[in-house]
Amino acid sequence: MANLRVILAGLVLENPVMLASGILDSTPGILQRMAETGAGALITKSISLQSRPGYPGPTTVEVAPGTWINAMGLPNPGLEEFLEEFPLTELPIPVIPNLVADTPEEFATLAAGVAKAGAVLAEVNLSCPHPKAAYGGSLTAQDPEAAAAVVAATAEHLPVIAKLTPNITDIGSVAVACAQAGAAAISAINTLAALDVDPELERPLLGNGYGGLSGIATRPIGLRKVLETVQALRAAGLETPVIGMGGISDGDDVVRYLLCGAHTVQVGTSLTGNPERLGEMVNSLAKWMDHKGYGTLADFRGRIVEWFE
Ligand code: RRO
Repeated sequence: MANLRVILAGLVLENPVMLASGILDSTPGILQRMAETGAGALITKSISLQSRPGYPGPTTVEVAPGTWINAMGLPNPGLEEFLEEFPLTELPIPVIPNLVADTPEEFATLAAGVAKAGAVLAEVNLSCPHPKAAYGGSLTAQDPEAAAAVVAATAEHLPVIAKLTPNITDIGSVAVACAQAGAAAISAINTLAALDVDPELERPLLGNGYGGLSGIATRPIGLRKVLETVQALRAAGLETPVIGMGGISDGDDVVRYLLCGAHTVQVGTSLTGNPERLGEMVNSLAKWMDHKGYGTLADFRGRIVEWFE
């Protein structure tokens, strides 16, 4: 029987399939339920210092089968209430808070807060594709120096995963800058900057206007960006693990990302209305490994990276 265990930034995960931030994690109860699906770890919705109400609806629209645009607008109760309400240390699998802020100093305050509450790893969201001016205005992960500054400031408090954007030509340069600044892992990709329009109403589909594209159609883009990230880190002599995501909807998709060099994956959009799909992906990965005769994830990780060498 295949061994799916993987070590990520010092954390032992029983399998590499993690719940992505922003899906089925908006209340403590839902997060608790997701811990029972067979996930290796859970990432929380993005947490900011102050509460944020989110954008006006519609906040999510399916634009093609299994492919969505969203502009949630970072709705969350703020750090203090989050720490009171959400189980960070009580669940049987690791819970990794996702942090979002406008400056490295604010990110550091968040990191200190969750570390004090028992978190042993956090993900810093450098890549929400539709920030309003009042919410920071630009994409930190489009600027290697800005991204590295956030990583350096937060990594003083606990190990951090830097979540990168696909909305950039050279994702590798940002990954390398974050890794050199002390990131324990890199996650990619956040959603693609997007817009869709209602011809009858003559207005954007989303309440916010702009949004981020996720789901099935984004998988080939995610795979390419993850491959480029892994290649850039290797070329720089860095062994920082990469967490792949974008359009994963079944066990084969998990395999695809691992073959591109990812240590683990995150799954989001395809779980909407189907939380049990996560466990099915884990089982399917194990079956695929048995069928191929692979005992551990390391036996096939990065095969596609080697294919391009
Ligand atoms: O809350 C959102 O609108 C949102 C976030 Br923080 C993000 O990182 N990515 C995304 O597609 N939506």
